[in-house]
Amino acid sequence: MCALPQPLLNPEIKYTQLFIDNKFVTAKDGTTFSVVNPSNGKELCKVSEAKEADVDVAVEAAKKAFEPKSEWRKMALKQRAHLLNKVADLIERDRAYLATLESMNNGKVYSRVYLGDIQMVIDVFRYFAGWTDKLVGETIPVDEGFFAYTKNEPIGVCGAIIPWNVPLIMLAWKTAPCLAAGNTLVLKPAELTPLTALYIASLIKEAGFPAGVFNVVPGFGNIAGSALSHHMDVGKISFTGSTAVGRLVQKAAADSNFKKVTLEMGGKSPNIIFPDADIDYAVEMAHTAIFSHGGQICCAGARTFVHEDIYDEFVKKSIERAKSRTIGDAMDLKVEQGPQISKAQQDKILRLIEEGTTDGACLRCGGGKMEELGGFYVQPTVITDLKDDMLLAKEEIFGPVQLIFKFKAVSEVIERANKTLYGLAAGVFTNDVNKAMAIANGVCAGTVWVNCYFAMRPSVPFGGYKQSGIGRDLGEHALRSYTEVKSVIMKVSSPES
Ligand code: TXE
Repeated sequence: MCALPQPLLNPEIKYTQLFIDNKFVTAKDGTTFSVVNPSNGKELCKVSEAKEADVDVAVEAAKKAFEPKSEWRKMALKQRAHLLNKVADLIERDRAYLATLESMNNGKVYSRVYLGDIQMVIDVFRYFAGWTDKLVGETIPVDEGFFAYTKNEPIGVCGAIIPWNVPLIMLAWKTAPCLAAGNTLVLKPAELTPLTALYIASLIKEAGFPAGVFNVVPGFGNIAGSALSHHMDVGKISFTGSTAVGRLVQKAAADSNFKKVTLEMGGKSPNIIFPDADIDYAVEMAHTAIFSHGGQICCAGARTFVHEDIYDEFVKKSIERAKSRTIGDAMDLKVEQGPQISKAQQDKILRLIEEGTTDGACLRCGGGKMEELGGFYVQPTVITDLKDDMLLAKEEIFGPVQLIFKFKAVSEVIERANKTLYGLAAGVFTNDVNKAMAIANGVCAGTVWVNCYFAMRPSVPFGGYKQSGIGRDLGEHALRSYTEVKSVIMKVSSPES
């Protein structure tokens, strides 16, 4: 693991405009919106707000960059790989600055961003750089006299709409495969967290990408996001965010040009603890699975299922651990958890805790805000005595709230784990390989972690079953989703002589 430098003090925010055709430009109507530091609730800066007309200009630039004889279309594959690797190099060079900016804008603790998120971003750019000349097609056996093969071609102009919880990681997951496959991209960051996407735009330009290949349109979902997902010249849209908005994105695709859609949405992931697991390790991992980044992770271990034999001890230790969790300004190196992203999210979490504990569930610790800290903080909260059909057990809370359920049998816990509209991830802690396999096979989830949680690699696909998503980010699956498959069938006649 690399050393951790101090975050930058008062870093300059260099880029606050739209990034179109390799230039930073103001929005056509000059509108701006405020960007806030959730650790203290204070404004960081104002950023230009893209509206429909600006999205049109960005898509036009991306379309031009994709014309058949453009520099980007003619570029050698090894050069495309070189540019993606160069972006990774530049992110590495500016790692402390980027980690500071991300932490200041979204409240994830600086040390985790620096050591975890940015490493993932670098690895993702390098992984997809390696793919530019490896996306092979097939030759397919057909009848005598014919020859058939497939090739993967880039789709053209793609759109990405990303959320605020891990902005840099989301940018990398969408941008790297999209560009590696030879497309051009218009990316809309979340209105709460546009700053690191704009800085990455400057690095993409510095790396040497031709104008129009990568564009950023900061703005609001119902305006810029909607314009992008309805756009007739966008051939694919990749979205991460709430299930409600994912539904709108898919409708927009159907209402416009049937653009291809990848959706990664909410979750209510089960994390199942058997009595043969190392209990202290399991307590710590279950704690990490839900409290990391204040619970604002789509695949967080939102429902902890604990076997009845260890339930009381597990609950006691989990409460002690939650009470010892250190909360504060995301830039403070001693802190484990920063604020929630916004007052709206803080209110939503507190409302769910309040409504959820009026119907019999037991609030064991936390449950309130931390006014003395200034920003949008929520105390680490543990709730027990839950039933599967309670509001808390069904709704995505997206906050630092550990829900602990009791179970008896393997088949029972599988059925209960699957009693959700979601299917993003699951965890299981056991030293019995048969139990681990039963859970891995039985749970409807895009990722199952055994004796670990949040383990991710750029090569391993990530996405959801059921209403957690369509398609996959990461790995070859993601790369192929940014391509069209072309089948070529040739009639071949034997030469006379
Ligand atoms: O998400 P939105 P919000 C969940 C989590 C959270 C809830 C609400 O439960 O509490 O969603 O968060 C853009 N057309 N997740 O409201 O609105 C928006 O601008 C096109 C889980 O902030 O879905 C942003 O860029 N785009 C999640 C992106 O969608 C639209 C991460 C996500 O914002 C749009 C975030 C529209 N009509 C929240 N409306 C995860 N899966 O990781 C909004 N957007």
